[in-house]
Amino acid sequence: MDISHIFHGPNSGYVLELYERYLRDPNSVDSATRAVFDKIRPEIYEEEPAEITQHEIEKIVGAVNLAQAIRAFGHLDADIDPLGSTPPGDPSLKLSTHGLAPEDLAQLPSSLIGKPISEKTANAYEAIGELRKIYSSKVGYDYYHINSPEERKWLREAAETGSFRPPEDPINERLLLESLTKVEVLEKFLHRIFPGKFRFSVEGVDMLVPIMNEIVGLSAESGIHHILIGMAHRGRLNVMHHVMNKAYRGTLIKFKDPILERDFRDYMGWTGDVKYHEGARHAIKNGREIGMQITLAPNPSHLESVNPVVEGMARAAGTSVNAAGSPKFDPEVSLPIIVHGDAAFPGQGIVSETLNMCRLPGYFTGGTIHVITNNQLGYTALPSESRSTLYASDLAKGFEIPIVHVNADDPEACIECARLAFAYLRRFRKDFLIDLVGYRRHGHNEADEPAFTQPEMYKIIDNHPTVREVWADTLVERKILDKDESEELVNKYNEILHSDFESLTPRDIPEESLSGKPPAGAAQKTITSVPAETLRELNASLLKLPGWFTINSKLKRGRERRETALVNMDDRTVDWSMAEELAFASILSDGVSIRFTGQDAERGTFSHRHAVLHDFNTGKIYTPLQNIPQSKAAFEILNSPLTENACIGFEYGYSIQSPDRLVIWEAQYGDFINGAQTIVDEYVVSARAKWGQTPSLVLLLPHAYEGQGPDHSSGRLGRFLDSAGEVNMRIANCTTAAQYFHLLRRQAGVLEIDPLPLIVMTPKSLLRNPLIFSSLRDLSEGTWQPVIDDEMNDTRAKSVKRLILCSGKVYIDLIASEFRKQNSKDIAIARLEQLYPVPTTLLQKALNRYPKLKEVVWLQEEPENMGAWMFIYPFLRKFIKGRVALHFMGRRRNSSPAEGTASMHKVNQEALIRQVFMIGKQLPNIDELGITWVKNV
Ligand SMILES: Cc1ncc(C[n+]2csc(CCOP(=O)(O)OP(=O)(O)O)c2C)c(N)n1
Repeated sequence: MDISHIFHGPNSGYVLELYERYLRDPNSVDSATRAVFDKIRPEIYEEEPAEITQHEIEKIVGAVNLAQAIRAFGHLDADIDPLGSTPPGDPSLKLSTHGLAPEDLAQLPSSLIGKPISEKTANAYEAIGELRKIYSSKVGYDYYHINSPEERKWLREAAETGSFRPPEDPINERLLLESLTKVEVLEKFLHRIFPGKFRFSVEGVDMLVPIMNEIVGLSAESGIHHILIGMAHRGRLNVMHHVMNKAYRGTLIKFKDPILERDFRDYMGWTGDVKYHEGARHAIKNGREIGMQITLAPNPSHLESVNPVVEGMARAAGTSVNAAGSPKFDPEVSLPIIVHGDAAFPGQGIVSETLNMCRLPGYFTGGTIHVITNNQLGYTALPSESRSTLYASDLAKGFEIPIVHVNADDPEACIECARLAFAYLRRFRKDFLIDLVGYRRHGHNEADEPAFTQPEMYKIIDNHPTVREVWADTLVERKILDKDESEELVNKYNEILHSDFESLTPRDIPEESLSGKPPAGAAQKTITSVPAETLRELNASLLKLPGWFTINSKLKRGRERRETALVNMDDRTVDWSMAEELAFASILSDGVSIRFTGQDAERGTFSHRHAVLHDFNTGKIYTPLQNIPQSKAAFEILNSPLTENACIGFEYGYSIQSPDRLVIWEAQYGDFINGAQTIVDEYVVSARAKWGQTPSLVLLLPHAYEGQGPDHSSGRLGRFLDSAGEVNMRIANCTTAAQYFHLLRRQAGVLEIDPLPLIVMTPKSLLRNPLIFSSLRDLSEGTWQPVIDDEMNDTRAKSVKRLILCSGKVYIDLIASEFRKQNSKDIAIARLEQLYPVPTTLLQKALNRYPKLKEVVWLQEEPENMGAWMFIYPFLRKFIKGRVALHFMGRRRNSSPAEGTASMHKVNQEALIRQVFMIGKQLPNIDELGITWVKNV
């Protein structure tokens, strides 16, 4: 009999499935269900069967729909707020919406509600009750946005049966109390002894610490080698001491005596950072031979910026690169845990940028556990002012991340969530999010008065017991503990803190976490040349294609040219991309692995690289640098997702975790680096001074004034120079292919002995301009030259009156110019190839070379307030010491980096070049042009 017309609604499929099962074997469904189906199966009756009424059908469908609604939306009724706000609820969770009364459900079989609940209950009423206990309890399971039926089934079973939970591992209630006691006592101690000092207390979301420890414990049992933790200020001190196991003394001394702390910083030779930003490392046994290392990454104030850094660290930790070919990533090795704020998670764009990486090849880390410490406030702002979503966690839904909202006052539920998160991540290798809903006991910091802005909320909080007190009372009720014992625990940890505090002496210096040494200057001595024969062999290997591969005919021509490029030592046949590929090949053959990511990096923005070749007929890819027989280490090149902030953050983390690998990120156009200003300012340029980290990340930023408008012209060189200090990076703008070759090789050669970030302003049109091409001799016998002086002989140098000093592409414009040919008699041109650290000796040497020198002109394409001028000016003044005049020539002070049209660009660029070759004269219309000539600065 076809009964499909009888059932309607979203769950009719399930009822039909039950019915079909019943038809095959009536005993396969429970007796109550059988009784319902018996009514609609006439053939088993001798007499006329009883008609199933429309009313009964509606009740069945209603029951099934209600069960479905509870599973999907039960979280809207869950009791997740310790402060007791009313949950939003949903009509679909009410019996009346489905035309049901309790008695109706009591008459229906529990099998309608589905397994596993149905197996433990006598009828649908009981089963619905059980479902509510699960889905609308202190935990709200929020996973119906997940598209994979397999994952949904797993999550449903996990929620309804606790199947993920190891039965032999019950929660240790006493240990949990001890953990909560430590957390609370530390905060209260600091509050009492150092009133008003900032510590960004965890109180209200105290369970963060036991949750993290639960994950650490599970990770150790599973043989994970690295846990990488990223978190902002909230609760960080507590995590430092109770997850990272740092001794209390370190924090106590910093609170007690800032002067001592300062001495310590001076001693270490860095500027340091506030105590709630510092990183830490902690090693524990993981049940196997190799111990597990837990790293808490240092982070700046900029909320959530540490997220991609931690992911990059996890990716590096799980990747092995010591064999040629592509790197091998093992998701068993590392686990990232990221702790977020409830206002910052939806608010900061870098969160979604980082989440978007979670399943991308080259970025996948095997899943991250996210915890939102949801204290229902962001500084003074309410959720209604901070986000347009119901939950703080809703952003994660788009990435199909399961979410549990859990009441932070229910320690058992919180631990269950930690276990669920870990089990899910291990099963599906995907992210999981715990929305830990609590409150904030004090103001944003401990000097703030929260009742100024949230008076009602803080009346509730002031009268609300701490989670330790709530849990201690529960254990007393359960007769696991008596009241005195919980007080004894408090006293015990108070005494430990007291005695540590009392015993501090001025000689105590905090145990430091991550230390960086100042650069040793090894870069200057590095040999970067490669024997000519080796380069020829590498070139031949790079050009060799497998038999199955059909190359695009347009690329074929370029490669054929390269076949003969290295025949003669002095032919200038090596262009930019060939120099780059030879540098990479030689670095790999030296055993240094390379990770190169960037915006369309595989082909190259300007279609010049073609590091990944696509078979013309099949599209199948071939990467020569992964296949050269000389290579001893892995190579990867990836098109990065379209973000700058998260991408550079990720590569920064990767390079910190694996300092022995050459890590490069390339922008599409240099301007887009401004999308990563946070990561550049807070990590790339200042992490050494703040946290002793020693990154060696390379940033390639196309920077060339070529008339493509304000947003395709500048790598914002001036901003990097603005932050140059204490030898915190190398900044280069080089003008030959060989210089680029030596620069890359030098970076790879000093990764571990003299690590510094390398910022390179790279060319666009010069990629193919023969004026920058180099010879085999330049690569095989040359070296990196921070300054390249004019090649004129010493006799001619004696008559030079003007020295033009410049950097980058404008040099090529100068030497290609007609005006030079007519006017260069008394003019020399020197190039500053390395802008920072300023090559003072070489620069001074160039300035001293010309005995009749009258003036030095700093020439740049960029406006006066951009480029290198503002940075280099004091150095030049110092070197010149008033002996000769110093002029500036470049575009006028401007708000935008470059002209909006190619024709305007051309006019200004020509005027600039013409003017710089005119000694003693001024272009008649210079005031109408966009350039400026500032004399005798
Ligand atoms: C990028 C950035 N913007 C602003 C701030 C200033 N600030 C520090 S904490 C905070 C509120 C954060 O709220 P939430 O994410 O809920 O974390 P909570 O402090 O409540 O734990 C703000 C606005 C900052 N640190 N970083």
